[in-house]
Amino acid sequence: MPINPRVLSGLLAIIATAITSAPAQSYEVGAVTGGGTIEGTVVYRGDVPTKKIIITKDVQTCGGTREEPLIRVGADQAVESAVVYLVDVASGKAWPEQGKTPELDNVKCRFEPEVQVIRAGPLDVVNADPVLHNTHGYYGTRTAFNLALPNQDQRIPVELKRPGTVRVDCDAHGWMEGWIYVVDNPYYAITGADGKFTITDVPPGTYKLVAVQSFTGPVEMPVTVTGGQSTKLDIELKK
Ligand SMILES: [Cu+2]
Repeated sequence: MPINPRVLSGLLAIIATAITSAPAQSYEVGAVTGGGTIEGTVVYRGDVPTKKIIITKDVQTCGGTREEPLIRVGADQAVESAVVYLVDVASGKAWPEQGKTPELDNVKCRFEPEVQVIRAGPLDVVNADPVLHNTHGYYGTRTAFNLALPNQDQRIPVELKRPGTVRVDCDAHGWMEGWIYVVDNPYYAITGADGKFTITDVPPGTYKLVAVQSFTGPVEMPVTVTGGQSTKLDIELKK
């Protein structure tokens, strides 16, 4: 029996929607007894390129032209603001207490924080500056939110329901860039200036761990956690 092409394309559209909008495996909070810890350091040993930021407008707020590194590397090649997280975790510890909705602020024409990890859900986009920002977030090439913030202290709530990486830029200031890692479980960390991270109360088992920084991109590795012990990882990011 021939299939009506319009019916077929309709069916394919339904299937495609079902695939792309399927929720990630939902994480269940439960008591973790005899959990382990994953800790380590993220390093990068390659060249550190810089980008020249040419301020073309709003100089009073945005400051002057400058060079900025594409990756922040400190003593002993430690990488600052690398994100480390576990994927496909079925259950485990509670989410950290969230005093208020996480924020992405525009401060002196930079995103503050520049890199953050949030639980899938609400985010407030804020403008601390007395100039227009147009804050535009993307999952890949698809717009996640696109907000004009003409007024100082403006605040607009958005929802980032889907786990994934959201790159943020500003349609008014082309040099602005920020990163939001939306996660579906609380097993994540972000490195400080010493490159170190710690992920606690991990139920014993083997997991896939991802470490990522915007310039190098991600690395993935298996990690096995034993109850009551600390698993040490030295993670090298490579371009
Ligand atoms: Cu801007």
